[in-house]
Amino acid sequence: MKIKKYCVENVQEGMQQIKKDLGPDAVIIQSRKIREKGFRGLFSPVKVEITAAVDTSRPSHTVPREPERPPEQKLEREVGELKQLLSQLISGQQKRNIEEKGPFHRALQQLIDHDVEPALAQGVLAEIHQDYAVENALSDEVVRLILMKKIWERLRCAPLPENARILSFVGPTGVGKTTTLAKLAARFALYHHKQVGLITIDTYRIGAVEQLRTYADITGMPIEVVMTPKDMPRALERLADRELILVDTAGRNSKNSLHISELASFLGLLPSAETFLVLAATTKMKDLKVIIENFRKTNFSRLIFTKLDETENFGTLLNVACHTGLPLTYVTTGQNVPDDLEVANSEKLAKLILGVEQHA
Ligand SMILES: Nc1nc2c(ncn2[C@@H]2O[C@H](COP(=O)(O)OP(=O)(O)OP(=O)(O)O)[C@@H](O)[C@H]2O)c(=O)[nH]1
Ligand SMILES: [Mg+2]
Repeated sequence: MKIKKYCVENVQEGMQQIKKDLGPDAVIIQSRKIREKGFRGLFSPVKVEITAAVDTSRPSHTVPREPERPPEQKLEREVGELKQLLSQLISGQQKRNIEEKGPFHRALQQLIDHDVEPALAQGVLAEIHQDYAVENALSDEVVRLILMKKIWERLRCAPLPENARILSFVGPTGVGKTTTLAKLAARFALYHHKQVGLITIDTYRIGAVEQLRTYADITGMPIEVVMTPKDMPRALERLADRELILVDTAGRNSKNSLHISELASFLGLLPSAETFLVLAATTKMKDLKVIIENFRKTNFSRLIFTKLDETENFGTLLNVACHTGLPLTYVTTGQNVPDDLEVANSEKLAKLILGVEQHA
């Protein structure tokens, strides 16, 4: 097998070169649009990179070089070849439109089956289609790899900035805010040897303060309970020696805008805090969109997804990442404190979303 790459202006030019070079038995195995690398590439025209192969183990059907023909005959033959090529391309396109059984179609179905919103899935595949012109020459495996990279880019997983000192956690009721905060507090103290302090403004639910106090007692961390916005400066003062302060908030029904405004007024008193919106991977996308809109007042800047262990379909993570454009920093995978928490990893999550890996 002889494989060769050609960088040409268009497919027609490529076909001529391939036939001349590798003979009539050569087949195109991949073609894609490319630009010159680097800054100059931004202004240079798009070219086509064609990878062609010929099976050299079989007896070649290459006809001996024809004697030089007069220019008219040569032109006629070239026009004939072009016509043939054009009809091949047209029939290929028709086949694709009619059959809809190609690797792109299968990949699209796979994404939708894993709860990726259909419009988003179609957008990603249309982008791949544009980059790699010859779909049917790509195997399912190759399409999956390209797709994985596209998902990976869109997930925008990003670790916590080194200098982050105050982290607050907001989100709907029962998603796992307090549990996640306890996991992070323990990990920062145990693995990163940080001096951690806790604040709870969770004064709404009976027993909520006690839940966090229990974690604080176990780990020996100071905890401040903030009942009104007026209490906040004093709580921060008392934790002035702490390298990291984690702030728990009451889970609120996001439809109650008064509660959300109240929450926002507490958080507004925290100097340069990173606010995490905590969401459960089990929540329907339609509900998540409402939650995201209603919590916007709290100025959240990062995302945490909890309960990845309770679902098999992770498309929601991609939907929310694209919908908010915000970085995903942690995911949680169970109830165990502090173990069931991971720093979000785009590659691993892309595999989960595609169903290549089964469990979080
Ligand atoms: N399966 C699973 N359960 C989780 C996870 N994280 C938290 N939980 C459970 O979810 C339930 C609610 O957790 P909390 O941490 O109290 O949730 P919250 O968001 O603080 O709740 P509110 O303060 O009432 O809004 C508890 O039973 C947790 O053990 C997770 O990653 N996976
Ligand atoms: Mg809580």
